[in-house]
Amino acid sequence: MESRAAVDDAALGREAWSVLDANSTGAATVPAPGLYPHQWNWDSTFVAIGLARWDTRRAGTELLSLLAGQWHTGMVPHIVFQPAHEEVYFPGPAIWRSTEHRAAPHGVCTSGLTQPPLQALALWWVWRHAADRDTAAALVRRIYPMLVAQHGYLTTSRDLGGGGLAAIVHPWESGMDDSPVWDAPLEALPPVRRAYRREEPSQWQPDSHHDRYMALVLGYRDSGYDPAYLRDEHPFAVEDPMFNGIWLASCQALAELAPVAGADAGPHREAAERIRAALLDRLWADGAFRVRDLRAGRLSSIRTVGSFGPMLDAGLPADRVAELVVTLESASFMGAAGYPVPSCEIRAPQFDRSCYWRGPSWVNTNWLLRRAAAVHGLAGLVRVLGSQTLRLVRQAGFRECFDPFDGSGRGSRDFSWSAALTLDLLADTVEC
Ligand code: 9WN
Repeated sequence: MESRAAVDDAALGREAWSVLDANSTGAATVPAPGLYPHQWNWDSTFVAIGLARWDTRRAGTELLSLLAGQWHTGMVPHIVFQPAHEEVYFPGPAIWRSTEHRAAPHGVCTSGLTQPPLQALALWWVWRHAADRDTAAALVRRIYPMLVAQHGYLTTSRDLGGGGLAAIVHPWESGMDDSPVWDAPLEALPPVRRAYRREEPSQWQPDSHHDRYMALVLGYRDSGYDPAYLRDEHPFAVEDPMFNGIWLASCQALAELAPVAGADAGPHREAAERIRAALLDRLWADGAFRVRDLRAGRLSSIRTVGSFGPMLDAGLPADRVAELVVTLESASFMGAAGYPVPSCEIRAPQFDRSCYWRGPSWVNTNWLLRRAAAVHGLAGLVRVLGSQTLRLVRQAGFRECFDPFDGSGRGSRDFSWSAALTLDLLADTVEC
C-alpha cells in the first residue's frame, strides 16, 4: 500500500487548505483540476460544509457560485461549466446545450441533470457554525428562496412514482455513478448503437454502460428537458434512498432556517414527514432501505452505502435505526473492512474493492454517515467514523476514494471534498 508518514492535525489542516486553494477558481472549487475541471453540485456543497466552521464568507461564495447555475424550474444542475476548460470534460456544454433552453440561466453553461439536494443541509451547517452571525444571516436570507424553489422542483417534477419521493433519471444524479444498483436498470435499456467515449476511438466498445449514460442524456435533452417526458417515456427512473435521505435532511434544515428568513417552517416539517413515510413505505424491505426501479417495478437486492442515507433523519423510528446500525457494523460493511465505509456490501458478488462506487470507501459518504450517527446520539459510531476517516487521509492523502481493506488511495489526488471534510472533522473532535 502507498502510505506516507502520519501527519499531525496542524499539518493535515495546512495540506487541506492548500488543496482547496489550488482547486479554487476564485468563486468555485472544482473537484480535481485534471479530471474534473468544472464545478460539481454535491462536491461544491461538501466544500461549503468543510469551510463552514472556518470561513463563512468563502462557504457562502461556494454555494452562491453553484446556485448561479440554478434553472428557473428550481433545478440545481450537477455541473456548472468553467468556460476556460469547456472541452476538457466529456460530456461538455456542446452535448448538454443548456443555453438553448429557456429555463436555463444566461451567461453560464450547465448540465441538465441534478445531484443529491444537499444544499439546505450545508446552508444550515454554515449558519450553525458561523462565528460571523450577520454574514451568516444575510446568506440564509439570500439563499433560502433558491432552496425553496429547488425543493419545489423535486416535488413537482421528480415524483415520477407518485408516492412522495424524488426519482433520479440518470446514475450521475445519485453521485454514485458506478454503483451496482444501477446495473439492472441500465441493462434493461435498449441497446445503444453508437459509442460515446472519453477514450481514444481504438478503445471504444459500443453499448458500454457509458454509452447508455449518454443515450439517457441525449434522450432527455432532445425532449427539451421536459418533465412530462421524464414521467411518461424516459427509460431510467429510480428512487434512491441516499438522494431522498439527503432531501429529507435538507427539508429539516430548511425548517430550522425558515425563521431566519422570516418564513414559515411548517411546510418543510410536513415535507420531511411525507418523505419519511414514503421512504418507509416504498424503499424499506428485508431490514434495509433499497433502490426502487420504477420502470421495472422492483427493489434492488443489493445493499450499498446509500442504503443508510435515511438515517440522516432524526425522526427515523428507533427500531429501524437499530437494524441499520447492525447492518452497518456487520461483516457486510464496516465489520470486515479495515477502513469505513465500503460503498457496496462486501458479500455482494458485484463488490469490487478498486472500482469507484462498487466497493471503495469515500470521505463524503463517511461524513454523511457520521452525521447520521450524530443525529441519533450514537457517540461510539461517530468517533469511529471520524477517526478512521482521518486515518485514511493521514495515511494516503486527499484521494478521491480508498481501498476499504488496506486504505490505499484510488482515483484523483488532491480531491476537494476529501480535503474540505477533513477540515470539518479536524474541528469537531469532541462535538456529536
Ligand atoms: C459524473 C465529480 C463527480 C462526483 C461524482 C463522481 C464522479 C462524474 C464522472 O465525479 O461523477 O458526474 O464523470 O464520473 O461519481 O460523485 O460528483 O467529482
